[in-house]
Amino acid sequence: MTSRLRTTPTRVALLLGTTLTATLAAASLAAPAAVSAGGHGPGHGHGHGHGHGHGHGPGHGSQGGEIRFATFNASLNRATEGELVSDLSTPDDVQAAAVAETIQRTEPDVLLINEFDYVEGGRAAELFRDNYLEVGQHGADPVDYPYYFVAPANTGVPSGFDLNNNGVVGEPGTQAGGDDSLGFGLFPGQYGMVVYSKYPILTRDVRTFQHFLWKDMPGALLPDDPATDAPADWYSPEELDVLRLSSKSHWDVPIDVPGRKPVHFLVSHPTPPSFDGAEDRNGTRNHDEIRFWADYVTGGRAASYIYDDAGERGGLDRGEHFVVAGDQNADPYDGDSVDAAITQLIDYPRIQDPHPRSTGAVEQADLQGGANLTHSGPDAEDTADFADTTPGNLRVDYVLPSRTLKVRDTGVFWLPTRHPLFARLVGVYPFPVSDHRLVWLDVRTPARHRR
Ligand SMILES: [Ca+2]
Ligand SMILES: [Ca+2]
Ligand SMILES: [Ca+2]
Ligand SMILES: [Ca+2]
Repeated sequence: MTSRLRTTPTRVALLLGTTLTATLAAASLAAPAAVSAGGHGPGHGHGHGHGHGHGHGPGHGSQGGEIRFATFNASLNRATEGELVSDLSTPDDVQAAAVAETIQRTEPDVLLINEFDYVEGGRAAELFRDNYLEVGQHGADPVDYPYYFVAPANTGVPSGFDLNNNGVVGEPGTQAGGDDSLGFGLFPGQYGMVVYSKYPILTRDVRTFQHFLWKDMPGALLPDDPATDAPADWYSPEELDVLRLSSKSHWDVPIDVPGRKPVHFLVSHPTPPSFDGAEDRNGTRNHDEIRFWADYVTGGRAASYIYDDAGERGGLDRGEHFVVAGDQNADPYDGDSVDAAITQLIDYPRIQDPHPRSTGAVEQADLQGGANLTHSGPDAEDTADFADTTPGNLRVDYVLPSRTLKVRDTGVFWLPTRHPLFARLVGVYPFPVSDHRLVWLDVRTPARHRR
């Protein structure tokens, strides 16, 4: 149990939560229209057109169509429903301020935040924007995101079944209930996500895949109960009829880049491949959650099995620009993930792996030792500071562009200890902000009509 807690410090807090105020409504019963429309009415989604004031136009070198994409698992999840809204309702939450400062120091144009509790109507997303991102933190310039997108997640939505096969259907709001939910969580939407953008989001073209069933993926790695002879039988047919592939959600969020073709921001947060048994139900699910995007960007017949929450089928058309982003919970070399889980993306011919690095990751691997000393992957590419007993520091956070985009620069916001911002924005366990580091990528989009 100790190592389990130390492996993912972000889960420590939730074990302390005791109250349950969640209902099924927020995450499981939202109609597809509401999923993309949220509190702003159909067709407008959560695109939000306020605020132009800080002199930060979109684009780093906007003449060249250069855009900075980023992903950040910011640990902006809380132990109970409503706690995040409470924390973000004042400008006084030290951790949220440090998340905001990290974003202000790196200034992405388009940003995915993982582990941001879903709140209906985008309330938490707006509070974080208004009370933190648009307020300069410790001398950093404010950052202005006129557009954002949020939608429900599968986390904390009771399945009604004993998914972890411990003999009981866990009570919602408890660890056991979390394990029997459609994705691990103590209330619906815990550990959700949000996309912020300086560019307009083509809300009507957003596709969400919250409801896609795992069994509907051809060749799915459905886990096997090793105690029985039957193959792939960890889940009963009745369970497979409700079990969704995505542990949170998968979203295709098209970004409208002026004068250019849209860039599809493909975001998700596959389950950690741990917290399970010999059947490896989380490892196999992690693998298939990652595989989803490989099939999606292949398009054509490879993606014909895919259906979104509005019932539309298929993947991306060939030649579309895209950036796959998120905490994929899989390292190419080390850790617990199913072999080759992440290579489905980083070795895929239509995707580039720009290998973002940092000096801080190298320094911490040396200082922390332990499992880091036996890793075969390069320390410089680590993005998360996990327990040094196991699994050690890993590369799990990715921003991967399509071959159609030109990579200009990339990096991981993992400062070295000598840096004046280290203690406030990076630190070591217990972390002041998150156990993950922000990963950023600058790409250039080709002009629309160039031949
Ligand atoms: Ca159970
Ligand atoms: Ca079996
Ligand atoms: Ca560590
Ligand atoms: Ca490592």
